Amino acid sequence: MIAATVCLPGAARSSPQPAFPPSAAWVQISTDELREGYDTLWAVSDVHGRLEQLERLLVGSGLAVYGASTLAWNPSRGRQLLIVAGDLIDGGRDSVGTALLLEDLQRGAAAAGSRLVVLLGNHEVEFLARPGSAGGALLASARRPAARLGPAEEMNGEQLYASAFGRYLRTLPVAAFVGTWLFAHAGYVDAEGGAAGTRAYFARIAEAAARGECGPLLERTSILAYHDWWKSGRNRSRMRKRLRRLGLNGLVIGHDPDALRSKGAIAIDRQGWLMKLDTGMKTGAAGMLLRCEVSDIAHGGELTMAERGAAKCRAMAPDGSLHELARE
Ligand SMILES: [Mn+2]
Repeated sequence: MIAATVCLPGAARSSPQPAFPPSAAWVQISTDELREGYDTLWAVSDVHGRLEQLERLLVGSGLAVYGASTLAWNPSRGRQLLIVAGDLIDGGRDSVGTALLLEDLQRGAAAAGSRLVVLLGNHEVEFLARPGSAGGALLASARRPAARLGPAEEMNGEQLYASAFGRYLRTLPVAAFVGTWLFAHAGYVDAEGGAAGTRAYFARIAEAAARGECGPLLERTSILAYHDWWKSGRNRSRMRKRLRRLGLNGLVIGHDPDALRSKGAIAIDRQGWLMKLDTGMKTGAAGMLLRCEVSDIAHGGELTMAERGAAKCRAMAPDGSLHELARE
């Protein structure tokens, strides 16, 4: 439910901030909060059950360390913000283990003065909408050691839905507003009618989420599901306008490994407002982490992706090496 509010978050700030009513369907971190709380913004998407690859990325970045038995957030890495932009499951053999590791790491990050934000992808929503149709690989991942779901007995989809795994997925938000950038799995906002229409789209998502309904998120053109929208110049210019009307100037997406025609790489578009994260971990690629220094991207009340044609963020490989973003 959207509560009526007389004082939207950020309304009293001098810098332009996207102000949405608080909702479990999204996370909001203002530019000021980002600058005050964090040194580095990290992002990854489409891990798709590739737990070992995710662990290598997190260890390579120094964000996580191996503890006694499992991976843990590095207690000495404070002031780090990591966004995981959906599709944790389906692909590799550790779907359940990947989600439950991220839940653990969220607690560890908070204890270290960092924050891990995990967003829904279409694969999570498809499972939540139809747990009875869960595939064999997802069910089998619940019996692997990394899942730590207790007795290694066979679970059906409904039991998996009722388990710690299903409970965790049901807490995940759809989107993150970080400074003036929107992070969302597919990223398209299918709304007409200017800022009011776009706000109404998010309000519909919040209302559906509050009722536990997956329907709007499963639509072909939803913010979690719309494949290949970025191929259309018309869709892109519409999206850029919609974001601008809300005070946003950047969009970070996953979902399409070939987005911005940059398969296997984290990439940025030529105009410097759209970044894609999916590097193809689903089909076995090692993966990359987006790394942005907050002091490089924060300017006044806004975040900037590129300046004079040069991208401000880098892509980190599992060995810790940093690379220029691919350009579309
Ligand atoms: Mn996807």
